[in-house]
Amino acid sequence: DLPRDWWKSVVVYQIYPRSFQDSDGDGVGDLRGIIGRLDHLQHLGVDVLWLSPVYRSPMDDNGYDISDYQDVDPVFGTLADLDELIAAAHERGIRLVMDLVVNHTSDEHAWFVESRASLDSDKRDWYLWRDEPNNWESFFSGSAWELDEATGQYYLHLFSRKQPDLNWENPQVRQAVHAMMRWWLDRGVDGFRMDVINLISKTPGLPDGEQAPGAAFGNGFPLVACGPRLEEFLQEMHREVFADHPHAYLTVGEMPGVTVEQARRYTDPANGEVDMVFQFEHVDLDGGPGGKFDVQPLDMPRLRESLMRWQVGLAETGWNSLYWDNHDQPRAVSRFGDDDPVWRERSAKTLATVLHLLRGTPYVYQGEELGMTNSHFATIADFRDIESLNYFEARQHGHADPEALLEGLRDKGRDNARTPMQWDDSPHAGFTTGTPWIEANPDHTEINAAAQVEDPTSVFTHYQRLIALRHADPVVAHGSIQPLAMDHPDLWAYSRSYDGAQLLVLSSFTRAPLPVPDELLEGWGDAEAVLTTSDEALVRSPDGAATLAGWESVVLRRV
Ligand code: TEU
Repeated sequence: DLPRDWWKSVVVYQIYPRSFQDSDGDGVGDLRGIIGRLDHLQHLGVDVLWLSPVYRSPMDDNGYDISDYQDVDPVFGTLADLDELIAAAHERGIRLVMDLVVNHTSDEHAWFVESRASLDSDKRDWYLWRDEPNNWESFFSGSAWELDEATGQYYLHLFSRKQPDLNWENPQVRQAVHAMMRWWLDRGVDGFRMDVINLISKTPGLPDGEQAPGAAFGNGFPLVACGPRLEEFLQEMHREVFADHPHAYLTVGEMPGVTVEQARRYTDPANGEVDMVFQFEHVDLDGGPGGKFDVQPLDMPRLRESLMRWQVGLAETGWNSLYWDNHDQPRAVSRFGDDDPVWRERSAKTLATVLHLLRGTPYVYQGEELGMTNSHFATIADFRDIESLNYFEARQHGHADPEALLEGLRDKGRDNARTPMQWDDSPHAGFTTGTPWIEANPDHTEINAAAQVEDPTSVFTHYQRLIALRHADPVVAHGSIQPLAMDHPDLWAYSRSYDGAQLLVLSSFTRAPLPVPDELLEGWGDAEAVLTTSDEALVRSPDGAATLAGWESVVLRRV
């Protein structure tokens, strides 16, 4: 039997099924495709798979708009395929976590169809209907309210108009969600990643948000994020779904805007809410006054300051999840590393090293283990994502410069993460024999799994080693953390301690050779290098001075 906190020593791998592997040539990835690639995941060594949504969906937001929570969309396969995937993963000792999208449903979900049918529908109150909209803006541009012509009322949709928000104040809604979750646990899934779960408790009355003079919309975010009943709803869910379930499970709540203090409460085991949260601070740092696509330069010290504050804040109570990217974020190596061909592999390995040796549960997003990069989307026609398309459309109407808009979308657009997984150098990167729903990144001829899995110097092999180290050395999963040299402009350093053993992590975030300050290496003279990004990562001169090569990392161990 697994300890209750089994998820502290695991690495989770996120699959975006649409872009992972197509098995039937329709250009869209599917469940049988994933089954066929389990060898890759087992070889990498990951413990848990998180599947982005595969439920029945009109695909307005690639499956985050669900029309049936208890069925698989035909584009991905069948429930039987999913059962087979769960069994095949379990046979290899890999667990499977589903995406749980219950802040909203699709407008084609039976609940919403019934809710919108009439003002006195039994399910009218399952969603948020008002005679007049407030001033909130949707995350996907435009008003967060849509008029239903037939009944003359507006419904709230924080995301697309095809994603109406559920009314969590209604206990029937909560019970229906709990029943659905139990159904999945009974089917054999090992937990849930909970989509925007901190948006389920809205401020009663749904008042207007603060609106700057001249702005088209008010800011509704503070009125929906981490609202008054969030913890009550999470605790109830925990009691109703998980508490008595014999199954070992993992829960991670996706929570934009969550603070360290809030996260500590939500992940305190004593509160019975969630095991960990996805916080957004480090992925919001490069946004500007104009929002996420108003991209600002970001230096390493700000990134480090943020992540290390989360490390310290959740050191005693609570637990961190650790991620550089996912299906909503640009590729880590292009954003936080250096994707110039000379530095790409080294910086991808260094980013991986820094993240995987922090205290918390690391998440690897498909292709990250190969050092996959952002794509180059030439025109708006190359984009597929509703967030990018709506953003461009809305601002074009406001006569913004289209080239400037495209620049922001190229840097931050979610499609960067959604181009096909790069399996080999063949057409469409081995993802499909048909026409892919989104073009593969042309760099797949260089960057692909086939070229990396057996290469001892590859990014893939480095990820393998990091994952193996977490499994082998309890310091990685359970050690305390000590931030070091926090004022250094280019060196990210920290140590970890557990049961008399210590690790020292030294990572360079610059191209130029980097002298390591002497005091950092005091007492580490004969320490063993348990991991390096290459054989030349750290050069020690006879007098004890040490230099890190550009973008390289070293991990030392002493007892
Ligand atoms: O994302 C929620 C979220 O807040 C953002 O990351 C979102 O992707 C957007 O970029 C805001 O600017 C979750 C899912 O991960 C995302 O794919 C969905 O589109 C969204 O919820 C709605 O379900």
